[in-house]
Amino acid sequence: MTLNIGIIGLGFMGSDHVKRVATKINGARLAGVADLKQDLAEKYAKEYGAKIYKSGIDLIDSPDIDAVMVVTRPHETHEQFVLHAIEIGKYVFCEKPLTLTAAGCKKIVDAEVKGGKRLVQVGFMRRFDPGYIEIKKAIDDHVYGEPLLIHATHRNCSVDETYDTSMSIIETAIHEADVLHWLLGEDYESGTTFLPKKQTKYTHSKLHDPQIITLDTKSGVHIDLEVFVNDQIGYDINCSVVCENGIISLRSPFNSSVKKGLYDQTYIPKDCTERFATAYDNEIQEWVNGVEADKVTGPSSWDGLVAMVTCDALAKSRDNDAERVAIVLPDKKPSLY
Ligand code: ISE
Repeated sequence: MTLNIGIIGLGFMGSDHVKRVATKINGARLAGVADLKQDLAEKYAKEYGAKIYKSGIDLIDSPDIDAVMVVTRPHETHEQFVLHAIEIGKYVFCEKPLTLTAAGCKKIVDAEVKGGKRLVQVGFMRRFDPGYIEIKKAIDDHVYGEPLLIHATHRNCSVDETYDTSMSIIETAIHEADVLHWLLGEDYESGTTFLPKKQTKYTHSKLHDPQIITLDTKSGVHIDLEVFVNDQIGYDINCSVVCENGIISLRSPFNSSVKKGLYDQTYIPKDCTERFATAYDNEIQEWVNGVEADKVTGPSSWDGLVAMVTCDALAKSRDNDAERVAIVLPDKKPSLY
């Protein structure tokens, strides 16, 4: 069977997924697109022989679309599309953040639980990256003993004027909020966000850059994370898990390096689509396989909620002079997850 996929939102990430679905994913085809920018919809519809839908809701409602991908910006629009897909019982993949508030994520969780079936997968692609998967396996198998500390950096080359201080958490650090929670397999106890006095000259008045985040898990693992989105270098993602008997770290995703002159050089990718290309492919392939099997297993709307509760606490800390803020999840994790 070939799954007919419809994609809503054709910007930076949406267009990357369009190409992926149209050219790389087995068992699926790009059947429909929708975007407020008509020229973008026309471009991709023509290139890949997909149908254009007037609106996201029309695309979701169409009997010609089996499953939907929501990749819209601004992210406020995610919630209505995901809720609509759940309402009519259609599988939906939604890019992160699932919604912009924990309350919005909770609405989605509640709607899914009410329907009694998992229909949502959230775009936390790092869980599909071979490097993170290797680290998770080593932690789960206790190869190096108990994890004690995690040092992480999340750096982007540069961002534009629309990226502001709040986005360092809800757009950027949200990846670590999810992937480190998944790696360690335990909930967070508290978090802090510290805004260092000294900032890069490459930032602008609405963005405090860099920022330093800490997270502590229930068992006491301490995490420090640097978020720096104007590093002027490239898309530089690092993660080291300090365990009792060894330190496990992500390596460059590239298999070779170059020695030239007096330097030993490793390429640094320019952005997330390059750094996590394999992870994105694996994520969408697994989603398509799950939809075909009528059982999706990737990051759930509960994971989207956990990440957003974490982000809300980090934002509160940032706005209150880096005070330590408790990360409190809703009482009971529904059995659906
Ligand atoms: C972007 O939306 C992403 O998801 C990238 O992975 C992240 O590095 C970037 O800061 C975000 O804006």
